[in-house]
Amino acid sequence: MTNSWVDIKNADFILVMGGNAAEAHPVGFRWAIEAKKQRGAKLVVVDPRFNRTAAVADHYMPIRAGSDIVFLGGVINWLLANDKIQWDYVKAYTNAAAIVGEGYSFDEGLFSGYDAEKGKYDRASWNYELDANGQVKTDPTLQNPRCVWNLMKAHYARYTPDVVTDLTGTPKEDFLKVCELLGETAVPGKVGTILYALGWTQHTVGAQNIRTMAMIQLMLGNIGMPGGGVNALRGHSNIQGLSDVGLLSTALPGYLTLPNEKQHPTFAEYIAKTTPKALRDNQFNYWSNTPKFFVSLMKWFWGDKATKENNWGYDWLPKWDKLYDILQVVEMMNQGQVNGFIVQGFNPLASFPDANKVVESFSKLKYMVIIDPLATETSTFWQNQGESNNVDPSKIATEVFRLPSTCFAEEDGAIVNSARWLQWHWKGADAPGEAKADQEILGELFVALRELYRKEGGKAAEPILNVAWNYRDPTSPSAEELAKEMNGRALADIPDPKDPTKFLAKKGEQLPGFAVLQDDGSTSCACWIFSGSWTQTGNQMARRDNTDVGLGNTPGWAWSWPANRRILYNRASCTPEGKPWDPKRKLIAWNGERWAGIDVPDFKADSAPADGMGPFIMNPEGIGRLFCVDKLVDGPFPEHYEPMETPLGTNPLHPKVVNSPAVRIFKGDKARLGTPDEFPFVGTTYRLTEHFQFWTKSVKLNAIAQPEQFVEISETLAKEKNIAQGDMVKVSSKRGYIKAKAVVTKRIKALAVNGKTVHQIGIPLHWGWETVAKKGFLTNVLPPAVGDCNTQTPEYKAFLVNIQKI
Ligand SMILES: Nc1nc2c(c(=O)[nH]1)N[C@H]1C(S)=C(S)[C@@H](COP(=O)(O)OP(=O)(O)OC[C@H]3O[C@@H](n4cnc5c(=O)[nH]c(N)nc54)[C@H](O)[C@@H]3O)O[C@H]1N2
Ligand SMILES: Nc1nc2c(c(=O)[nH]1)N[C@H]1C(S)=C(S)[C@@H](COP(=O)(O)OP(=O)(O)OC[C@H]3O[C@@H](n4cnc5c(=O)[nH]c(N)nc54)[C@H](O)[C@@H]3O)O[C@H]1N2
Ligand SMILES: [Mo]
Repeated sequence: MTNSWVDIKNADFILVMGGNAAEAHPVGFRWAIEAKKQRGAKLVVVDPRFNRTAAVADHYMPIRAGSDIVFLGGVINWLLANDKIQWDYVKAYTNAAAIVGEGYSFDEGLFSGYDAEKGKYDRASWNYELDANGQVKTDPTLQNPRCVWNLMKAHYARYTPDVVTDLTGTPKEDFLKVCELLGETAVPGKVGTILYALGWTQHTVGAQNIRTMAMIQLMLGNIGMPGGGVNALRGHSNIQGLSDVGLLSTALPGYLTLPNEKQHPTFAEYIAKTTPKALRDNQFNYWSNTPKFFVSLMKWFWGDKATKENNWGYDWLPKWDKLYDILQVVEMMNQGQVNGFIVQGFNPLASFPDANKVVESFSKLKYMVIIDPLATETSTFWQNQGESNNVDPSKIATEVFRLPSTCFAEEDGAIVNSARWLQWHWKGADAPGEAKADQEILGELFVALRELYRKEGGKAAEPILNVAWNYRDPTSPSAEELAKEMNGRALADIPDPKDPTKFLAKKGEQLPGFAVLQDDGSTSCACWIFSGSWTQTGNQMARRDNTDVGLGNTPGWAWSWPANRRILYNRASCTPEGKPWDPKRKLIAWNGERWAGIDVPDFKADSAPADGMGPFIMNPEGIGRLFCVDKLVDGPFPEHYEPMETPLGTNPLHPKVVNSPAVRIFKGDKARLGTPDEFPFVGTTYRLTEHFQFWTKSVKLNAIAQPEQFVEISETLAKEKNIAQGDMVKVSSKRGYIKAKAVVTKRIKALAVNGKTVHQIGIPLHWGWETVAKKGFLTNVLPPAVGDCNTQTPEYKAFLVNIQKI
């Protein structure tokens, strides 16, 4: 989230699209209700199903799963046509005026630079025109045909209200209603927010769905504003923390890049390529601090062994050759290239797409280690469950080890919520039986492995032998010890550059924040964005002062990264002159000497408005991107591409390019894609409040509340297929089938799309065989193994199925 849960109450307009907040975030969703109650905010839901959020919305409208970019591109076109733009904001804070290089083009569904053989874009032409000093050329009058604003206008001119209705199935008057409500927030005194989650991410165009909305929020001047922003409502209780500490195959903690084998063979090349240069005069460009964050991280990994002479141990870091996302890893298992698989707090058989392929792939492993408090389908993937897992155990040689772990309530620690708050929690009970905390399991494994390397040597032993592992009990690092390392500490006295008689931190002290980090090895910090969370004054995450200092902001409650800042980009809540756009939403302001207010300024605190520095300090140009230079793999402007399995079989916007041309799909998975003649209906999967993923089916109360697997279909489809309420049905895709009870409902409607009737089938995801509820099928035998071009998040939300009564 750019903003916070409580801040949702400051919105005048709330769009829930690509998520079902009332169902999946029932506690945080109260703030949307507060906005309605306290200020009469309007709540709109755009979803394939009339869901529980829709039930309390002012307006609901259906949409065909996988067509959101058409809808949102149509909103952009409408805002432009109706001049609903916050012009002062757009001119000052976005790249509308920037001039794009001559090489950029878009034609019949393809951007410039496409290599059809590789299925990839060369992104060189998606860039600004720079002047002789390497600064972005602009046309503040917005007349130049190659400025971002005019290119954007031309790009979305195709997305007329008629095209929107025709491709999304959303009635035109409903679509226009959303345009009007969003358009009303283009003035400084009105702000709208967007709440989304998987309905947007789980598509081959997932990242671009979100970008389209970010563009709209920039055009409306809603970013940085209380009650505004782009708000990703996250999943597992600590999934935000997982991204923050870099648990992705090409990431390091704090959103630093793991070095790439080809691009970053040396430390010097890594630093040069990952430290951007400012693209505008006098720009702050926060990532210019990359060397400080990186060297401090290396000091955490290798302590005294990381020296200037050995480039802080750079050669010991693994270098990535390709993404090791879940789809890649399963494919490699399937090809027989993986021996062992360690599964910690994860039930991949239930949660990955194309479960039948996953079972086949797991069967080729030599061993699997499961660290989990419960028995999961993954741990018993080799058992025959009749139709729902029809395997022959005598043919599976994979050895499975199960290490029982504790559960969150049985340990201390911090969890990062969607709003970037690190909230400390305390153990409620001891774990039963032989269960151990995750740190203890990993600590014991590490110490034993290091001992083996010490005795026997082995390939690349140095990185393991040199790891700094200075815990009171090396076989069980405590949550406190780890949290302090995340914050970081001084390894030498850090003098204050402004006053040499003073120190920013003394040797051995916890650091006050990331501004103190150094690139000379005198600081150690495991995750720079968490620096400030456990300072000399103690554990900031454990604070519980809920004093409201205005607008619902409680800076004394827990700790929010970065720097306890609650609303990101909050400099943009003020005019270029430093006054709040909306006096009723005063968060920070320029007081003549510095930026101050009820939130921590997201800006250089002493940079006067006259300096003209841009508010988006994480971009080297300092302004928000309507045109996204060379970052995303599938285009600088979002464009509509059909899901990999499309019910239309074509893309009416550009029939030559139906699906996203930048998608990565493995050969075997391509052969497992279905077509609408055989699988005419759109399947979409989702969650229910009564269950959490695949584990609460082991809990009696949840099992009582939602005891049995079902699918939802419209009354029209039910009639067509002669299915009655409560009948058992078989839902199949090219990859497999499930059997479940039919819920026939008015909440799903047939849609008219491109001259066809499109039926959608709703499929909750929570079932399996390790359960105290009624045994069920794994929903994930249905979706295909193909992911978003940028993130590889699987396309769980739009794929083709058929249905029949059994
Ligand atoms: N009770 C409970 N709460 C949970 C979870 C749980 O399992 N149980 N899981 C947690 C996790 S890990 C996560 S990630 C979050 C997920 O939170 P959400 O994303 O809100 O949950 P989903 O139910 O997967 O999907 C949300 C909605 O997206 C809609 N949708 C599907 N396709 C499209 C589309 O193409 N366009 C649009 N506009 N909408 C579409 C679905 O109909 C559904 O209503 O929830 C978290 N909260
Ligand atoms: N079709 C379809 N598939 C989906 C989705 C979808 O919308 N549709 N959503 C996707 C999303 S967003 C997500 S997040 C995934 C979820 O996929 P998973 O993360 O695989 O699912 P969970 O059932 O939440 O598995 C978490 C496991 O962690 C265990 N656990 C709990 N606490 C602890 C602990 O402290 N330590 C350890 N070691 N284990 C613990 C639980 O017992 C449980 O078995 O599913 C994905 N799959
Ligand atoms: Mo999730």
